[in-house]
Amino acid sequence: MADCLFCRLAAGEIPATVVREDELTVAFRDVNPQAPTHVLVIPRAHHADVGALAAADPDALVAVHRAAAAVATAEGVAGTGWRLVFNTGPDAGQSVPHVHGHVLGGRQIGWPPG
Ligand code: DGP
Repeated sequence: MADCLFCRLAAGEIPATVVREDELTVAFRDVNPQAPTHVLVIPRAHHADVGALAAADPDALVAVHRAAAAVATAEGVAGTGWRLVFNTGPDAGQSVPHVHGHVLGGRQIGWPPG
């Protein structure tokens, strides 16, 4: 989608610190990190949220999860622990309507969320 921030980022039109790419996904550092490791994983194709992605393209949903695990390993947090978060809709604070998984690690990630 031409006016979607993360579509444009995936296309290389907006700069980002990309840490991993494959055919279906792009992973890049969050501009406002909430943990020592804070990487966003997105499908290249536009889907508004994780539910829409699951319904439309299960292979891409799996690819996003595989990419998240690979990022966690590359970032050195696979052994210490990490969290994958898909904020979905206004009550969860989703601010970019292109599905993105937050890979968070490198510190204790609290539960329950505030
Ligand atoms: P969410 O609240 O779940 O929709 O998270 C959106 C995240 O996207 C937020 O943590 C900040 C990040 N973000 C927004 N704009 C940009 C950008 O232009 N570049 C990068 N790297 N991250 C962005």
